[in-house]
Amino acid sequence: MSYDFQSIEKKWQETWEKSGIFKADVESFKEKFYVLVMFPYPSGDKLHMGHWYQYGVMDSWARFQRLRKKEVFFPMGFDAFGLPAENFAVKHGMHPDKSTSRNIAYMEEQFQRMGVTYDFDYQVNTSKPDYYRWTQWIFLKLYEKGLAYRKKAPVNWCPDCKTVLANEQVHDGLCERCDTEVTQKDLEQWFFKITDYAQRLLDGLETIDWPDKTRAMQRNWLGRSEGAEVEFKLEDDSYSFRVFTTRPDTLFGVTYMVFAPEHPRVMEFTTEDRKSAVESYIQSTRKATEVERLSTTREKTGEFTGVFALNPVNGEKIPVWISDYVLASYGTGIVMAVPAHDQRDFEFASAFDLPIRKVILEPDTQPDYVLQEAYSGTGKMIESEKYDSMESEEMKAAVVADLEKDNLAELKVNFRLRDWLVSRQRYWGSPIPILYCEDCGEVTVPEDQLPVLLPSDVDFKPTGESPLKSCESFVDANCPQCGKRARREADTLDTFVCSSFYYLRYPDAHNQSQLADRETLQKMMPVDQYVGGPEHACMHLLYARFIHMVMHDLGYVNCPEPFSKLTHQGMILGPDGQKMSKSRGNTVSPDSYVENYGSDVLRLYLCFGFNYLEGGPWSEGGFKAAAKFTDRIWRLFEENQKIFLFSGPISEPGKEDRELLYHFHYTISQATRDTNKFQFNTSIARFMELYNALNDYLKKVAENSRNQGLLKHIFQSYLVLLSPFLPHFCEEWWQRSGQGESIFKQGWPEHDEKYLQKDEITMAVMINGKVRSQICVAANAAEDSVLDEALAQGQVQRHLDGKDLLKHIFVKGKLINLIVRG
Ligand code: ANZ
Ligand code: ZN
Repeated sequence: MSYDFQSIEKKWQETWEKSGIFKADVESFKEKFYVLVMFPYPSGDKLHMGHWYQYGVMDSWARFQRLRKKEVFFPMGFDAFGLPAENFAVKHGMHPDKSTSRNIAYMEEQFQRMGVTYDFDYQVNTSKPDYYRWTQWIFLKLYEKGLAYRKKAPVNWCPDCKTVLANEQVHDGLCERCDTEVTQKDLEQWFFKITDYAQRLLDGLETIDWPDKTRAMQRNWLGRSEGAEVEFKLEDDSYSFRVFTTRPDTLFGVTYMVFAPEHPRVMEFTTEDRKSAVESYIQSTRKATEVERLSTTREKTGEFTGVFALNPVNGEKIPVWISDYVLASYGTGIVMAVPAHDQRDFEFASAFDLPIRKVILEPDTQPDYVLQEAYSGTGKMIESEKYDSMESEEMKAAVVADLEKDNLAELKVNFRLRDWLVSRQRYWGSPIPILYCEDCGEVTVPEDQLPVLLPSDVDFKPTGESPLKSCESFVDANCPQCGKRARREADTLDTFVCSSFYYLRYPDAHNQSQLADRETLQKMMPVDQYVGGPEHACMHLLYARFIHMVMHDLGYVNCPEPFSKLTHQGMILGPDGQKMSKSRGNTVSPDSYVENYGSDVLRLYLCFGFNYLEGGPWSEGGFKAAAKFTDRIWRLFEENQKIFLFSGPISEPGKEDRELLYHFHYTISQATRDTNKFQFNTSIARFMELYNALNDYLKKVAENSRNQGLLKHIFQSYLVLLSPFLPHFCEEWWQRSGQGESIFKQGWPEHDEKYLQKDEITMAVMINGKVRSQICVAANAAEDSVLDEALAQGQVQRHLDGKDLLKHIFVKGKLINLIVRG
């Protein structure tokens, strides 16, 4: 680079820091604009290129919004608890407290070099007691509302991370973190009752400005399913049970029933002769995960229990089986099987030679047509007694209404969403504020005794047992109710709990007596623009909405949703177009670029080289182009420095001036629109064009006939336009041009429409489709004035003489066609 970026960047970073120019005084805010980027977890020791892309570019956006005089609140913090940080510590043989503090210090230093404008006065660090006190407080609030509970349940277990995982953290049966195959384990665990909020979580999606795809993913994850519960009973009348079905219209097609193997009543009703087979089948199914079990391609297994049930619609006797394709945790854990119309049932029936009875006629087929697979569509009913020849959709409602009279059915909505598993058998997390007293049982730690401190002197290597269990000084405590001996809960909280409310803490990050002052929250919430990766669609983004809704119900916030607008940045890939990873050897480290070109150039490239929302491969050529452009504008300012010293007025623009003014105002209008919607690349392309236009002007127009006042104005505005993308560079030139106040205190330039009109154009005047004349009008001339102009033409008047003008057809910028008669 031809300019001394090193000293310039350092100088301005120090100046900004000293002057506190980017500090946000939340208290003085009138109309806040809350910009939030998902905070990083300190897993490695440095910020990688993905971080630069996410944080650096969003910082440019925040700078842009400030120049537009928005009262921007732009905080940053660290998601410091959890597996990434703990695994780093284990690997490097350090205590996680030490390694996270060290890594955070590195990251802060890098943020500083990036020249970001976060207000670190509002920083949060989720692993510090002054933060996790509120993580625990939220736990207590949920507990009080009956939304936090403990139960023994089969849970996802990652043998490698040696901890349980939430369903959201299991992808295709593999651990989201380490890709190890997840198994099932029966463990006593803590859950948050997010299922109570399923409908609200679904409805709220209609009220927020989020990407359609993300909303669809949440909708899908919530999995609302409308159907009915229908009551069956065992043949000997010893047991009645309900099944959940979305297809009550297929009731006459039920040829067997299936219980989930874990269903608690199975062993009770299984006949003696079937007991050992059933028992060993139950044992064999313990390991499979829910995802595997629901798979349609998985080979179907199961056992007959020896008993029969009666179909409520016709009293028919149907065999009762168990199979692991039925989940214990969904619906009632029991299925009425209709092999003709459900593919899993079809496969099961085919495997075990059970009858397949068709009750819905597929359009354009005959009743005797033999099914090759289940027909899951709609059609006319057959073999269904009084419902025969009804449309299946009609029968659905009819049969439920009929059964309802005898209390044998009711409409029912189910959600696929499960409760959120929040306890972890790992060390590096917030302790759960619960004690187990010999007398009082499960007892909460009183609010005024929070936080329950995470002890540091613990052997934290993962073993599968909660490390805190072996820390006597932690576990051994007194019951807050009766004072007797009690044991502390040794599991810690999932880090997604920490990150589910951090945006509430930011505006009042140092409040010692509350999570945040209510009035401050009323003023500062919701987040106006949230930016982060799409991988969080069904985890963080769902959890945060849930916790926010609970806080809303408790009266802490008055907006029902936390994030009004959400945008996902794309992913920056290696030069080979693959995800950057150390093992692939395709990572591009930001540090050497900052070293050799300065952080401004790296930032400019990240803005210029990608569609921000899509990302793409790193391109060395693209980077060089950004560097070259920066060099060129440096030279432009340097060579024409004296323009800044001009003190006269802007004189009346001449032809060349107007050409330049057109480019200038066009750049402003496009860049404003594009930057606002995260299209930084096209904005910067406009800046490059403006550079060319300026250069052309300087080449074409002799020095003594230049419009000095105009040039000065454009040079200054150009600096402001570039400043979000080259912050140090532009601040430097702002100062060199003789300005005292920071460039970031200036206003974003506004364009003037009048300069965007390409002066005059020629339009054809036609009469009954024939060109009769031409007129010269302003490019944007309105229909009325073009008509007047056309009618004033001598040529036209001659053709119109004595005729009636019926109507006219106007094509803007091209022609006007007069339709006449006579
Ligand atoms: C009979 C039937 C006939 C069904 C038919 C479907 C088609 P969704 O849409 O996901 O809610 N089911 C109910 N409980 C289940 C469980 N615990 N484990 C596995 N499957 C279960 O799915 C609802 C359908 O899935 C229900 O409707 C039931 O099968 C099955 F032609 O009942 B259906
Ligand atoms: Zn007690």
